[in-house]
Amino acid sequence: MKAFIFDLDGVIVFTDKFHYLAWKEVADEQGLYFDEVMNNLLRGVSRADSLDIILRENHRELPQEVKDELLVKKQAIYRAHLETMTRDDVTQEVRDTLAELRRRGYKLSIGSSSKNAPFILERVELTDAFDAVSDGNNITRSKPDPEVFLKGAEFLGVDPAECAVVEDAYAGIDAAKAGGMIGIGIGDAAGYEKADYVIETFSDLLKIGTGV
Ligand code: B16
Ligand code: MG
Repeated sequence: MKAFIFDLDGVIVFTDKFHYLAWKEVADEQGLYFDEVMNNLLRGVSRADSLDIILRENHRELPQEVKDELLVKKQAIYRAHLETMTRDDVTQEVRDTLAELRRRGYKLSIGSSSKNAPFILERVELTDAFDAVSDGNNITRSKPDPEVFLKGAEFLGVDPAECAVVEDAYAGIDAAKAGGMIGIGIGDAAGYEKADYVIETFSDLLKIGTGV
């Protein structure tokens, strides 16, 4: 294994609460039902696909122009929440583990569906911790398609078979496996049988491959 590719939301930072607040506001305005359980279905899914899931769950259809407006509104609300993030929104455990993996010679990339990934990394002062960022801005297909991770491997110049993906979403583990990569589940995805490894806490990554 030569590289790690990290999902962002749910692995490095916890922006799902902001996604929830933004979608909730948009859904309430439209008279659509939305709760924390439905928010879970949106993990790792692109913004446009997330709206389609909310509409599907509500058995509602909307014209594309209205959907486009709702996507702009959701992004504005979400972005305002992201503005409040600081360095303290990333734990010391995450910072130390990333630094140690780098010290051990691994290449590190982000592999996130989010178009806001560069902004989030900037807010939490973590941009320099990674050798590459593959995100929602450089892909056309959302997880479980492996595109975002394959691009990450390409940016790092590492063969996909030598990359491990760290993911909190089932769709993310499926994407890693579809790309021929090792899938490491954390959080929600720690309960997913398709994950090659599961970790309880981020620093457990330092034990993988050491036989501990
Ligand atoms: P944006 P990840 C994903 O991030 C989120 O889990 C998902 O809920 C969100 O819809 C998606 O990013 C797109 O985000 O609206 O910022 O482009 O888990 O892939 O890092
Ligand atoms: Mg995630």
